[in-house]
Amino acid sequence: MFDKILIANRGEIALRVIRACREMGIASVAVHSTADADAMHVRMADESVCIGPPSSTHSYLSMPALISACEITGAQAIHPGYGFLSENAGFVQMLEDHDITFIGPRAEHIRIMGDKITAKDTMKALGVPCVPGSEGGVNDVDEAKQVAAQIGYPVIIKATAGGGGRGMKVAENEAGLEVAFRTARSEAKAAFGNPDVYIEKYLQRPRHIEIQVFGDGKGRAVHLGERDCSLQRRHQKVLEEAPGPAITPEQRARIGKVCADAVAKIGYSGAGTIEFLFEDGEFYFIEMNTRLQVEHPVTEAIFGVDLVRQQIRVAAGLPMEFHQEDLVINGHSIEVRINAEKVPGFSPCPGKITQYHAPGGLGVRMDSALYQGYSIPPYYDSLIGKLIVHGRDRDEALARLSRALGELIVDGVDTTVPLFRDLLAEPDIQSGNYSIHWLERWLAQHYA
Ligand code: MV4
Repeated sequence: MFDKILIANRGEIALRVIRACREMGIASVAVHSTADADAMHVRMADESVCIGPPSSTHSYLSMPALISACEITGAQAIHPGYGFLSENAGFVQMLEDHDITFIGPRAEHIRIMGDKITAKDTMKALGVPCVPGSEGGVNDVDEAKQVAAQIGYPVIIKATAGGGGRGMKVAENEAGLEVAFRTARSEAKAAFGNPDVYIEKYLQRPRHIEIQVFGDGKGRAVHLGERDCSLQRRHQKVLEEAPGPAITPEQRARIGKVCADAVAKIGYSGAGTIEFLFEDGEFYFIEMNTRLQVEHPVTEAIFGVDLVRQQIRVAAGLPMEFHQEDLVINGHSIEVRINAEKVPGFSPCPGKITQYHAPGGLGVRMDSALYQGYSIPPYYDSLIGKLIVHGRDRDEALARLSRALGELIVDGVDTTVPLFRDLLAEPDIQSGNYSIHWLERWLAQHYA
């Protein structure tokens, strides 16, 4: 096992990793930009190193600075958290050359899943159900029209280098296909330096269901059920829950096994998320994320496992502490993302926290790096906390969420907390009756 781990991240996820390290008797090293000298992750870690100016490019994304920080402190491994360098295959390769362990999958697997066409080809070959569409990419409008005629309209054109909603265009019919194709291609080239696109049948009212998988890097893997992340605004998740309110135990077991078998077969190491669209009882693969996700705590809550601890163990060459048959769902969990943003426009709202009180009690977890007197810097993501509740069933989780939101105090900046109070009053949220379009539609009606 490692003696010391460097955390190449900030905010709540840096704290999350430090906490796992401390429970495992591993020393932690925080890195920070000059803008984060007073941040909680710096205070909570055993040691810290300043790695650059406020701009992420020159601090949290600086590979030489991170490697130097490992050499200075003697850290043997890096946990990347999410975002920043967490899905950068070149970084993983560079760490290997410096004999630093990356706590995450191999560079090869990050590379495969980073290219959406290769990811889909790979998953399809592994027996994972995919959205009907082109075999590989489409190179010209005629080919696009052929595929579209076969699968039927509407279709969606996606950039292979995109993902997370960037670089997509919908075509309702053949008349709209040429413009959609050309726009998608030129936007992909401009945004990612890669014009390659592919086509899929456009699903009109799906849910976003993602399966948590975990591999030991030696050909064994498990799944930890699904999360329903359909409530999104502009491709940013707002509320996530597990288990998914629309998924039956049979559906979960079936798709879970397909996913676990697929990642076992490629020798995948660590935490991964396989994203699906779910419509009319069927799962359709769209993308795989090769990192720990923001919403991982809802899975931790219902399975009673520490995913970061398992990531660290597997990276050190130790086995996972569970088998598939040990992984039994207990109750229901919901997470809300608290952003320093002003509703209704969701414009970022950095500034000084004049008062902070975290909710507590049974079934309540608040992952946040806030403290009274802290100044949220303007340079980074606006996520300032995640409130995660756990109950014996969905109704208890909802009641607990409502109760915990009532206890939470964040003063000094605007936050998305009022949005959640309003959402919890909605019958569709109370019953779990929502698709990927529900939130945007609701926002347009209620916050217009
Ligand atoms: C789709 C789709 C409908 N049909 N693919 C958006 C993000 C990216 N991960 C995939 N996305 C979508 N792909 C097909 N074939 C609709 C979306 C989509 C979406 C997906 C998940 C959550 C929210 C969404 C909001 C708009 C569109």
